[in-house]
Amino acid sequence: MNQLPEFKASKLSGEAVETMIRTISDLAGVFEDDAAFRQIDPGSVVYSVDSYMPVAPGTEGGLFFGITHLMPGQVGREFFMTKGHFHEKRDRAEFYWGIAGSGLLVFMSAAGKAWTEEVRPGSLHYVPGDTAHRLVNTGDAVLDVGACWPADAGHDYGSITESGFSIRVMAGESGPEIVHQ
Ligand code: S6P
Ligand code: ZN
Repeated sequence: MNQLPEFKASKLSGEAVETMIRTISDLAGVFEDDAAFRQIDPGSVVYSVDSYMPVAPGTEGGLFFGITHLMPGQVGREFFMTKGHFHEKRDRAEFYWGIAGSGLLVFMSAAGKAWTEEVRPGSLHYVPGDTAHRLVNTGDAVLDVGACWPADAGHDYGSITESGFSIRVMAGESGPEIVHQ
């Protein structure tokens, strides 16, 4: 029998765990400052996601479990962040929880209304259905965040690629600033 995956000290390990890595070049068009974006080594890792998917993607009633490791950093004044997505099955919800580091979880409704919640070790976040979600690392250490989502949720990156989120999180004089688009 395969060894069961293990979740310990913000790391998910085991042979059934899949790792997805996103470098800065995978995030073209995501950040506002294009000149600053082009100065960063295209191979720089922005985040990785370790996932345990015990059932096939699309399985109704199944669940997936993942940990996102989002590096600290900025493109110009804008903090490193995930691409962000709606779920392909729009009504599918998700739980996030903060494990290490500090940041913001950005939510956006289908109508474009955006809001944030602070992510820190122990924080728990419910992402309702029909709501796009993106993590932003506002600290100077890796932001580790757990997630549990339905196996049939899928990812819709298209609408975000086209129109983005309606807020951006930038470094200001006295901490992170929310900038409305
Ligand atoms: C999956 C869940 C997370 C994200 C991860 C990376 O539904 O929300 O595991 O996939 O944080 O973000 P993104 O937007 O690149 O998929
Ligand atoms: Zn999701």
